[in-house]
Amino acid sequence: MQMTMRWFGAGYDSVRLEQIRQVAGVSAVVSTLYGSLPGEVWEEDAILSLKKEVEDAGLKLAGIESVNIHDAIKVGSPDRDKYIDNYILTLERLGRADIHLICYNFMIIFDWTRSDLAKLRSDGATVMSYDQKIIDKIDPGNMSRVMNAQSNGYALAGWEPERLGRLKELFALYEGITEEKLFANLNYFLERIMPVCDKYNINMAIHPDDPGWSVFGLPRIMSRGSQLERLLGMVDNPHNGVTLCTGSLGTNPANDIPGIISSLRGRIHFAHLRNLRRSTGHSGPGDFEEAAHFSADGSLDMFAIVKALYDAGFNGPIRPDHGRSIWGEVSMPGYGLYDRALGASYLTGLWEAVDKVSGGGRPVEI
Ligand SMILES: [Mn+2]
Repeated sequence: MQMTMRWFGAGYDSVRLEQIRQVAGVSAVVSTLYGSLPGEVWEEDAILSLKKEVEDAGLKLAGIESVNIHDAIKVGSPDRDKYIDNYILTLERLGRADIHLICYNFMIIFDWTRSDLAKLRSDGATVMSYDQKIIDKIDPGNMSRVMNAQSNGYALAGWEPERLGRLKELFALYEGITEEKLFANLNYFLERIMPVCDKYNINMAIHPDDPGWSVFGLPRIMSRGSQLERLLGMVDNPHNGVTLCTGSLGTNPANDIPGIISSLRGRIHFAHLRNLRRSTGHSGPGDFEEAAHFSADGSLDMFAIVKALYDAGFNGPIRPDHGRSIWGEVSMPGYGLYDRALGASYLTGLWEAVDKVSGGGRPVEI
């Protein structure tokens, strides 16, 4: 297992690679060409200079989070092949640069969604939270503004103003889209990219929906364990896999995360481990707030999750996911240094303990 942190790139992230390098146990980052838009072909030079920048700081580039999917591919419009060809070209260039892990998602129009990006907790920390009653009162046309107004001035992943500025057009584009159509379009995309993934040994790792239910009436297909299993059966290639994001799957109490880990048959290529506190017990839209990584701070048993990953033979990158904002740090919401460093240390400790009681031999890679 390789402990990593997400890094958005110089000019986008408040955290420097030199700081990440000093977090004990963290030996790599996942990053992206943050300024690129879905559908663009990534320049070879830009990929190589990102890799060099990370390596010059004494870290490895464990993978790309994310190479985003153009709407034409998600909706299955006639021009989708052009965008899939672009995606394949980007994958070839990443493969040639010795990058073998790609995180992506298949959420439509809106990416990860929260009602509050800085909810105050009793200890003075702030966290991102989701309250369905608040979301229900927001006009989808204002959602991008609501999110970006709370971003502390940073560009939020998945909330590109360029794309969301065409919201009416996007809603018209997706009119009549169903879960089945989305599955079919995802299937088409994966079938077309698998040959290049096979050639360069690239693991595709789809990120689950966050939260794990329909928001603003739009269908979502990667919300439940059974849907992740369906995806793996649909394109039964080891390079078609999953990012196990506990904070996303964990929004839905019906998802038994350790059970899901064992059901995914070794096809988890990347793990985002974080905790959250659910305030409702039902399986539909509900309320939650993010928490410290520590099990007792939230609703998830992080020990059981790490143990299930270990027992499933997981050997890929893990990263702490969104952190709380603590000690006065100002950063992109969820992506400060301090609480994610604490999360990385906690997760590294859990892994070491599980490895040692299991006989050892699979320590954290450093
Ligand atoms: Mn995640």
